[in-house]
Amino acid sequence: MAGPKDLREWIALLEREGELQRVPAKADPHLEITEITDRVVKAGGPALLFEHPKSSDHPLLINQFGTERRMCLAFGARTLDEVGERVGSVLEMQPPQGLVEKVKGLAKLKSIADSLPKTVRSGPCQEVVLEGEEVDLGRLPVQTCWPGDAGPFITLPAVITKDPRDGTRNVGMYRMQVIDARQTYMHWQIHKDGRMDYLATDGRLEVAVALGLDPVTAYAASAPLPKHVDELMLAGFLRGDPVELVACKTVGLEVPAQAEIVLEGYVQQGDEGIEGPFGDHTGYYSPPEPFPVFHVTAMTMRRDAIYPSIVVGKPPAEDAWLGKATERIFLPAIRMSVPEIVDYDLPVAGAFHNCVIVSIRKRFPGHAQKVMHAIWGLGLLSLTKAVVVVDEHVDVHDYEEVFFRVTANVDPGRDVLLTEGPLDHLDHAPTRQFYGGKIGIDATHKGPAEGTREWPEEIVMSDDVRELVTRRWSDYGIRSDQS
Ligand SMILES: Cc1cc2nc3c(=O)[nH]c(=O)nc-3n(C[C@H](O)[C@H](O)[C@H](O)COP(=O)(O)O)c2cc1C
Ligand SMILES: [Mn+2]
Repeated sequence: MAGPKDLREWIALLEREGELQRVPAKADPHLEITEITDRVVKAGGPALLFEHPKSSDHPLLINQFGTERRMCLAFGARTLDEVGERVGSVLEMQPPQGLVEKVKGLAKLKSIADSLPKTVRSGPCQEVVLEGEEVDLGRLPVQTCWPGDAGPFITLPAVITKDPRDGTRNVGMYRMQVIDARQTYMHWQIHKDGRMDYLATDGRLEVAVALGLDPVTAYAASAPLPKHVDELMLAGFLRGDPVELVACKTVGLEVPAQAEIVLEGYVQQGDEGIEGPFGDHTGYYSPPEPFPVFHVTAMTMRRDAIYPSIVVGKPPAEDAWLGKATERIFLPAIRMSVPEIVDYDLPVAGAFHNCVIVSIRKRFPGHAQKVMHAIWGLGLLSLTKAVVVVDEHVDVHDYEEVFFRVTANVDPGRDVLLTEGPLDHLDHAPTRQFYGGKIGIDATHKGPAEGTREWPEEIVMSDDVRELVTRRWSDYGIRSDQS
């Protein structure tokens, strides 16, 4: 099951699968690469390896995650649901009964044991070591993505910190605006784990940033795990192969040994500056705000390091499939807490935190409202602005059908719940930042148990007639593929 062990194996796999286009022409990381990539992403096109970005010796890889097929290739799975099932099978482990189950159980336990990262003595990410004054972020082809951006932003980093209280590791994907040769901002938002590590220290927090990873580890940096759970463990589990780590040169952290580029350094309480604006995944520029300054004490890399990037903007953009991967992979975990959930969908156009559609096995009055509150209480899903609840047989991914249920089944005076709570850091709509209104729409069936009149029966053709027509289809001489 082991997939690509580093970015190079991943690029080779993409190339073999016809999923990568090399771009030998010079292209400018200042806006030009965004416009090229945006067109290719929106057309469902391949990953792009810009071999000669202007003013840099390092190639730039982009759109590696831009389609469902590439996302599945990354995980070595046929569907993203299959990846979710792998997680679910471990979460729902029961004491095995019988020999076959015991053997299967052992395999699962082994997959958990294999997921712990392992330390190695050296790694290609330290072939080149630049320390102190030698550090020069200007060597990297960092993109200025949109015309109103405050500067160049590192957009696909895995930011590694440790909680100063208990030493647990966190890996998060937080964009980094380049300030000069040796400083960036660190854009961990108010609800994020890296920020909590930062606030837990009253002095310095060491930070290491890995750039250019195998696709699963890169994905894991964006995964919304509970704070004490190490994202590298999830990566190891999903890869079926532990992530190898090497010790940093100037800070007390470990980084993936196979990374292309590593930035080591620190942030310091009280040492903040004004980050942004940045054209964000909300489709709008996020306004300038204070964020900590990341001081780079060492830059280590492979000799011919490849720089990874991603452009976010008005949805859909490349990050859509990173979000969809999370949606599928976390479904079993969500079902552990809220087992009546059948399925859910986070529409890409809703920028992930704006809307969740959820189908439930409804058993009692107020069940839809119970699930709304559960969503508003679950990890980063708690930031969801709108929750739409439908019955179990409704396909949450079919937005036309969901629209049908929302309009057909809802009495707005009765079925719309307005409440308040925390909202995403980047949500520009609420009057105040971070906090505002939420809407829950109960589009499930109702009935006398909830104090309404009888609910009508839905129209469905009988099975015998459907079978008859299928059987006789060719007899009718109708030329179509409707059978
Ligand atoms: C391409 C991309 C860029 C992101 N940029 C940021 C960012 O700048 N700041 C942030 O707080 N979260 C950002 N996120 C979301 C976080 O990576 C995500 O919420 C993750 O769960 C954070 O890790 P944590 O839960 O360990 O804090 C980004 C996600 C993606 C896919
Ligand atoms: Mn985390």
